[in-house]
Amino acid sequence: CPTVKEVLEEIVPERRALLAQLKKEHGSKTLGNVTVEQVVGGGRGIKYMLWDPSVLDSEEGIRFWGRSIPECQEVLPTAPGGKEMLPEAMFWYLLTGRVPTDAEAKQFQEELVGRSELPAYVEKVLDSLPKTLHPMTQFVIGVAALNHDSKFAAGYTAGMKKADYWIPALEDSLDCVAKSFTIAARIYNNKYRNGNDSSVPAIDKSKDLSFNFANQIGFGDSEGFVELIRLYNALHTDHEGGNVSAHTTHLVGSALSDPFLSYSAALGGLAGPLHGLANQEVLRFIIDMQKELGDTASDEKVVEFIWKTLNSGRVIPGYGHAVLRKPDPRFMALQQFGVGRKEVAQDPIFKYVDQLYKVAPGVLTEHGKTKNPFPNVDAASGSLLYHYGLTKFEFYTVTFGTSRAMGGLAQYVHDRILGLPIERPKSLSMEAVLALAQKA
Ligand code: FCX
Repeated sequence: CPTVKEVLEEIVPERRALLAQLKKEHGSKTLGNVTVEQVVGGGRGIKYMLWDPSVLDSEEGIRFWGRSIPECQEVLPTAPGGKEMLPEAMFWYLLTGRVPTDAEAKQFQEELVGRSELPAYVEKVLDSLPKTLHPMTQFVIGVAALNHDSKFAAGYTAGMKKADYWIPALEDSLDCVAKSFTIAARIYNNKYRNGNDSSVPAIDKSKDLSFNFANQIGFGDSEGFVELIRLYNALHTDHEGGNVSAHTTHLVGSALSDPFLSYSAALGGLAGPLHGLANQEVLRFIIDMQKELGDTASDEKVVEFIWKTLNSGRVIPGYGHAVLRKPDPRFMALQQFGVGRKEVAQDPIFKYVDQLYKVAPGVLTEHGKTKNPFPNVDAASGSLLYHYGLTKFEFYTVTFGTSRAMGGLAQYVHDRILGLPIERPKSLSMEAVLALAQKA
């Protein structure tokens, strides 16, 4: 069956033709006005960048090349004996816009796993970091270090043609995704276990990336955990282009920094508490609640706990969203995963996630600040990892990071296919905004 590169070769002329048509026939048309509120308000709603693999609708959530999450779950291949869509299949789909056949998904999985070993110098860099360093900082360093072997950077230096940029960009992107899983496992073993000694199993080339990650950190025997990691990674891949991690990959990549440097920068954004770090914060919040209220509590007590958090000036982590105005379908998919497994559904932490979903939207609505009182993906993800024994919440955002590489870098490849220019939007001083607004 064809490789992902061969499928992309077919698609390249179509995508380039569409961009040429957009520029030629519609280049001067207006897509909307920009208000002062948008300029001072984080750019919400400004239609500003191209992003092909996914589009986020505020009411119904994310669609990947037009398909909703349940539709993707329906069509994307799973692991043998598994039920959850494989992240590798999702990555192929994000890159090509085509659902892979079982044979394509298997071949792609083998290609990725075949790339997942780390160069010795990266292992050394990771092993030399202090155990006290946050795992996301270690992740940033590990991914950035991969740039040493970047085929894109080498090709650029050697003078490759612009039309060919996407080819080494794809090579590096596949390497970056595959090696991110191994970097994540190495960070975990260095920080929370006995380092990367001979007890860490070698990569099993016949298995998928999620299994190997789970196996290397000591969870290979847990069918539930491995399936969760597959679902978790497939769901977090892409959430259109404007979120901090995706946008950063795109922005840094527009300077023709290679995929490793671009994604490493994105991980720095993912490590922020208003973005990916929220899943760590959610678990902290629920554990604090459990400490104070016990394993079960009445709705009234939970509501009181939420108010106490809000009144102390903190946000309720896992709730609210810059774009979504309904419960996040990624949250719903993870929640269904938990509800569908008896042992998870009975876990007190998971039950609190469910109870928060019942009562927190009402409290947040009464509080009256957030535009979206519903849960986002981070509201459920940590509780599931915790259930299976991944109790180090500082590590949770790293699993988000292995996943987001697939979305950010799928678009990175498309950016190079399309030959998009360096990003350089206009900024204005407050005085300039005032002067323009007074004239408007
Ligand atoms: N709890 C309390 N207050 C909240 C809130 C929450 N969960 N969500 C938003 N608000 C507040 C904001 O802090 C803001 O207050 P301010 O006017 O005093 O600054 C006000 O409501 C309006 O914010 P809003 O426009 O609704 O939201 P933004 O687009 O500015 O921010 C995030 C969106 C996601 C950052 C915000 O809802 C938040 O802080 N949520 C908690 C953290 C979180 O879960 N982040 C993960 C998001 C996502 F899924 C991801 O990237 O991983």
